[in-house]
Amino acid sequence: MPKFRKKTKKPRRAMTEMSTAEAAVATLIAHGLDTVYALPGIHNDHLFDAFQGASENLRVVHTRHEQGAAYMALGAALATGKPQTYTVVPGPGLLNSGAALLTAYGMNAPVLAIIGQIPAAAIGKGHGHLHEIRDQAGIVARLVDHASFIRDPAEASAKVARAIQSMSHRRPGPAAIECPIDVWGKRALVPSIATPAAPPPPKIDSDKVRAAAKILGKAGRVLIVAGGGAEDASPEITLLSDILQAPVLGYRRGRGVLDSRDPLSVTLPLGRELWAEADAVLAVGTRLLNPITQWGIDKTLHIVRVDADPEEPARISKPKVALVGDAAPILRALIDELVRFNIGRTPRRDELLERQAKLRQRLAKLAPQLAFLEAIRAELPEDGIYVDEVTQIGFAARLAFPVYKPRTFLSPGYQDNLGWGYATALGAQHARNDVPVLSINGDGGFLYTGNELATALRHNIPLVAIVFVDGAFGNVRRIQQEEFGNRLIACDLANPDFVKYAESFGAAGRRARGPDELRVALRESIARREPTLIEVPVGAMPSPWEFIMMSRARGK
Ligand SMILES: Cc1ncc(C[n+]2csc(CCOP(=O)(O)OP(=O)(O)O)c2C)c(N)n1
Ligand SMILES: [Mg+2]
Repeated sequence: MPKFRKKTKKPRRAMTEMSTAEAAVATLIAHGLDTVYALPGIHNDHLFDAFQGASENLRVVHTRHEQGAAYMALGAALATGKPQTYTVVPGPGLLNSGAALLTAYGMNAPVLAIIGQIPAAAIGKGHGHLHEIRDQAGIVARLVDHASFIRDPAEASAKVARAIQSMSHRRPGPAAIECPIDVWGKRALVPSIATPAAPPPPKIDSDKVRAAAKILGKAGRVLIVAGGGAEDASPEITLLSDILQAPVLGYRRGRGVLDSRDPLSVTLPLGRELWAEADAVLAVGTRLLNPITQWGIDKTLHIVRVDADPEEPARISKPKVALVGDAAPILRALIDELVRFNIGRTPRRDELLERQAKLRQRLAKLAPQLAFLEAIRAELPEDGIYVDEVTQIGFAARLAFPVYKPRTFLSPGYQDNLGWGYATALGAQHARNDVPVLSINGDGGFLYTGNELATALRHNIPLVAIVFVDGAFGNVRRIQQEEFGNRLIACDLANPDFVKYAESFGAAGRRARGPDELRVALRESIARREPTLIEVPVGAMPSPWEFIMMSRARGK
């Protein structure tokens, strides 16, 4: 007998006439994005026209170089933890933004790059169209995990929505969309605008959680290592640290996950000592590259890893247990399980207080850097955001600057790319107008994006930047002095007068000689809330490297 099939009518979806650009912009807004960091050009004219039409809901912050736009989006993403976007023309525009996109990838930051393209029919033909670059899609695909290409208005909304969702799905990270010059303006009936999809409920493997709890519950000396993936699990890690009396190591993005005022919050030098003594490690949202490869592992060190990316935990060395997913719900399940172990740990507060004091004595070698950092910490409010650079003050800050909360210490991750600082801080300050942001720079790094002072003025972004001026790529210079018999090359710099430089843009320019003057300048500048540059003349500074690149502590 033939089966009776009920005819089900597909619900008709409302169709509206829109351009590709309008559908893309409406989708950005529907997903809560309210700013586009941008540098325009003919390939994206229709896109900018759609921005113009949506200006009540979406601000365009235009910069003076594409790296500025991309770093601003990165800074905004890091400071808020929310998706951000930037847009550039193809070819040179894309490449100019490349270092920032690479850094976003390294830092798992949700930054959406919207990139123009040459006419659709000409792609791959090598005719030499304006801004043409061979295999742009291939280049983009190597910079992000999710890349797509919009061919017509009907698919624009779904593709933009998928790109945004991809940035927070599983391991977060940047995404990219290309759209050709002759597609942005195309009009057609398009399906309704895609809205945010609810995130899938966390899947927690309770057997693995139990196995992890067993390891950590039985261990005598646990060390927690927090990376960028732990930023949203600060309460859970704080509680776990207390239950297990486990110190928490943070270096760059993990700083502040456990408040630095807690003596169990440690940075690299103490972290290495504790790694050497630990019988178990709980590593949350970190690659764990340096501890495993520099400090070493052996059979007596039992490692439990929590990571959003299923491939990450075993990349260098297989852990005892890998828990895959968002850190916070997994750690809550782990806490519930650990309670059963009825752990009564000897409090380690006094021990760690003593060890921190000893470390401070050792770090006194970095006195010039530490005096400046003390001045900065004294004036930067608790919620204020410190944006790091690859500079002497920056290296010392990673070791010794007290950080009270996640997302208040932005440091460039494993790319450690000189020059990211000023524009990234500008994006952070733009997105977090409610708190002061400080950009810390060397004279070498600052001039990579110092031109964005013009953006600070144009968009009224009250960022305060400090530039430590030693007239050199100081780090390079010291290495040449100490390790290459003072054979100096390519390290001395001709500098502008930074105060006049800032003033020429219309920003406030100040000079502070020494930490005391810096404190006063910072207090006044933070209170005034206007684009400011504080130049701090300095001499050569002592090397921090013995506290960062450390020798093996266990294993072969
Ligand atoms: C993109 C990039 N290029 C080059 C380097 C190598 N590098 C590391 S530190 C440094 C010098 C930094 O000079 P400056 O900003 O003045 O800071 P200082 O060391 O003088 O405090 C250089 C060139 C880098 N880390 N990133
Ligand atoms: Mg310098």
